[in-house]
Amino acid sequence: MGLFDFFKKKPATPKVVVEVLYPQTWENGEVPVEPTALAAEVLQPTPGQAVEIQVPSHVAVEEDVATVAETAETETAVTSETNLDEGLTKTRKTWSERWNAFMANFRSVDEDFFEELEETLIGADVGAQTALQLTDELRNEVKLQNAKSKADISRVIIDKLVEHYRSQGVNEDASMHFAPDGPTVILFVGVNGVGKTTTIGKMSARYKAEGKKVVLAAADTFRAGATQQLQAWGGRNGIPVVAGAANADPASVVYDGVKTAIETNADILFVDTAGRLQNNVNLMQELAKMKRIITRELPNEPQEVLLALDATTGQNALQQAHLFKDSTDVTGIVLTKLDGTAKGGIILPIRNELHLPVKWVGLGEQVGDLQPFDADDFAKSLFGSLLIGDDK
Ligand SMILES: Nc1nc2c(ncn2[C@@H]2O[C@H](COP(=O)(O)OP(=O)(O)OP(=O)(O)O)[C@@H](O)[C@H]2O)c(=O)[nH]1
Ligand SMILES: [Mg+2]
Repeated sequence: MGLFDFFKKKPATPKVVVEVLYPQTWENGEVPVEPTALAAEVLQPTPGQAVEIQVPSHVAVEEDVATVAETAETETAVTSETNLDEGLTKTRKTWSERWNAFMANFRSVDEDFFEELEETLIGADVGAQTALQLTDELRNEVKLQNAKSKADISRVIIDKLVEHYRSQGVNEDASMHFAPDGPTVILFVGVNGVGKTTTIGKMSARYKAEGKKVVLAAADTFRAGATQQLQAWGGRNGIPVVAGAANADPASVVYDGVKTAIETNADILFVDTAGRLQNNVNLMQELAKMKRIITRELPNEPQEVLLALDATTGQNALQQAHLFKDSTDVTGIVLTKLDGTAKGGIILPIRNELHLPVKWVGLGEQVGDLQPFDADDFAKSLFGSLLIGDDK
C-alpha cells in the first residue's frame, strides 16, 4: 500500500451511542442492587444523591452507599464519544507547526539538516533513541531516493516515519483477552494520578453496555478517598463495587473481589490498585501478592495487566513503564490524557523501546472518553496531517 492510499480517510463510522443504565438486577436472581429503590431514586439522580448498592454478605464494605457525584447530571446516557482524531488535536497542531518550521528552514541536504531533523523529532517526543535511529536511516534513504526538492524530502521522511512506526507494531497484539469461561480478571497498575480508577470507570461501563456482567474491586486501600472514587463510578454506572475498610490489606479486597466475581457469575472483574505506597519496592511486592491471590483462585487469571501511563508526562511515562515492565507481566498499556497534551508522539517510543502494545487511549474525563487504540488511525491522524500540511 502506497502512502497516498494509506492516508485516504476511511469513511466516517457512525458514533457509538453507549446507553449507561443505572443499577439494575442481574438476570439470574442475584440482586446486587435493590431494584425498587433504584426505580424510584436512581433514574433521576441529582448531584450528591446516595445510591444504595448491596454486595454479597461475605464482602466487607467500607461504606455500602456510593454517592452519585457532582457529575450526575451528565451520566444518564453517554451520547458522544471523543474519537482519536479529536483527542490528538494538540499533538497534531504542535507536530504540524514544528514540521512546517523545519521545512521552511530547508536549504539543502547536509549535516545541519539531519541534526535539525533529529532535534525536531526529539522535540516531538519520539524519544532520543528513536530519533537517532530514524535520522540514521534517513541519511541513506534520502541519498537512495535522490530526493532534492522540498516536497521529495518531506515525502521521504514521512514515509520513513510511517514505515518505522508500522514495522515496530507488527507483532504486537493490541486485542483484549478474555477467559473462555468464568470471570476474566483485568488488573490495573500504574503510579498515582495516571488515570487507573477513571479508566476502570469508563472501561467497565463500556463492557457493561456490551452486555457483560462486570464487578469492580477497590484494592487501593492506601489513599483516602480511593474507594469512594471507584464506588462513585460504580454507582453512576450500576456496577457493584467490592471494597474493604480503610488501610485494609489490598490482597484481601482482591480475594473478596475474585470470590464475588465467581459466585455471581461475573464476566469481568476489574481490580483497581494503589499508585503510591511507601516506596516502589512495596508497590511492586503488593502487586505481586495480588497477582498470586488471583492466580490461586483462578489459575488463568489475570488475563490482562494493564499499565496506565499519563501521556502528559512524556518521557517520564516511558521510565515508569520500564519500572513496571521489569517487575510485573504487563500485557498492555492504557495511554491516558491524550486529549490534554501535545505529547502524543510518546506512542512511538512506547512501541520502539518498550514493545508493549497500547490497547486503549484515554481522551477525556467522561465515561465515553476511552477508545481502543487503532494504530493505523493514529498514523493517519498524525503523519497524515504533515503530508498535506493540514494543521486543523
Ligand atoms: N483529560 C483527561 N483526564 C483524565 C483522563 N484519565 C484520567 N483523567 C483525570 O486524571 C486524574 C487522575 O485520575 P485517577 O483515575 O484518579 O488516577 P489514578 O491512577 O487512579 O490515581 P491514584 O488512585 O492516585 O493512583 C483525574 O482528575 C481524572 O479525571 C483522560 O483520559 N483525560
Ligand atoms: Mg485510583
